[in-house]
Amino acid sequence: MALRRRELLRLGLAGGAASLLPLSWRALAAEPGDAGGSHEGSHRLPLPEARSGYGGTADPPAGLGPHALDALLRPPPVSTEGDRSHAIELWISEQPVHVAFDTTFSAWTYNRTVPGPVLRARQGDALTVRFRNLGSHPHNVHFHGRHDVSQDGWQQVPAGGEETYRLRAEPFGVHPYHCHALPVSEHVARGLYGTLIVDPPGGRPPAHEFVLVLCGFDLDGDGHNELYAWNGVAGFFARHPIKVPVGELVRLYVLNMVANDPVASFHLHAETFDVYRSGTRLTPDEHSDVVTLAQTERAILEFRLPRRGRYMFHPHQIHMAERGAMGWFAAI
Ligand SMILES: [Cu+2]
Repeated sequence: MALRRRELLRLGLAGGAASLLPLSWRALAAEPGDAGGSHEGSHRLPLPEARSGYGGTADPPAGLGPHALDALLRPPPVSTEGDRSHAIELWISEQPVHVAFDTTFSAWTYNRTVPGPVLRARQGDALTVRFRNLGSHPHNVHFHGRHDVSQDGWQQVPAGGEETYRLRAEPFGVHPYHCHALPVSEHVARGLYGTLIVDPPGGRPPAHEFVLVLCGFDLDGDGHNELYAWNGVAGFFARHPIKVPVGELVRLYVLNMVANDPVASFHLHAETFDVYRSGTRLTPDEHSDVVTLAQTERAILEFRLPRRGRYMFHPHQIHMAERGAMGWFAAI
């Protein structure tokens, strides 16, 4: 939607959009004060009341247990020697998804989740991606990384259509895939993206591995995100900390797939980490406690938590943290 929220308010149309929002986020969307909106380009809705001692405002949907996001959080195992080809099924489902307590989002998904499934291969493996568009709009799937340009995936696949992409997994690293149908901004904002991990020859050292994809959700269609989430569910890792053993190597595959915001980041409290930008080299690019990522930028982060305790993580674009992207590691 091209109109900004303030313009909708002027036109008296905002009530209609706001009425589509679930109760917990309706109050803030209907707020006419439009705090922070005095500067073009920095439009921010007022925050709902903080619901936790550290300032988070979003709870996950009721009934989601601590393992509900395991399929997106824990990458598939490193593929074993032998078969160097992978048959991958990706299909479109246009459907509501639960992104926070009492809050649904009209998503377009790969395989019913936002983000889509985590794929994994070794460098040089052959990927045969069967893509089926079961939605009502044109879609496709485009992989980042290196591949035959004829398999680049930007061509639209009509509703009901099917396409097969043949790629080699390279270079090693962590790469996003996403829909590239027009307008790409909407197809990404609706949730059509996911992660491809490509392991280097010989693999990486053993570690406790996790994938964290930062998502943004424009709940009222005004071109601004009202909610943010790691792996698609706001407040999930605040409610369910990621447990890791004290002193053991932790490896994160972190991707920024947020549309509508120019930049995001990952920040860890109380410990620092090695940063491998895009994961395409085996020596760290930097050592820090924050890594900044523009849209589709990604990094592999490695650290050990030296003593028991809860270590907070969040984007250091604080509005994202306050609106759902807070989380914890629990070193036990
Ligand atoms: Cu699409």
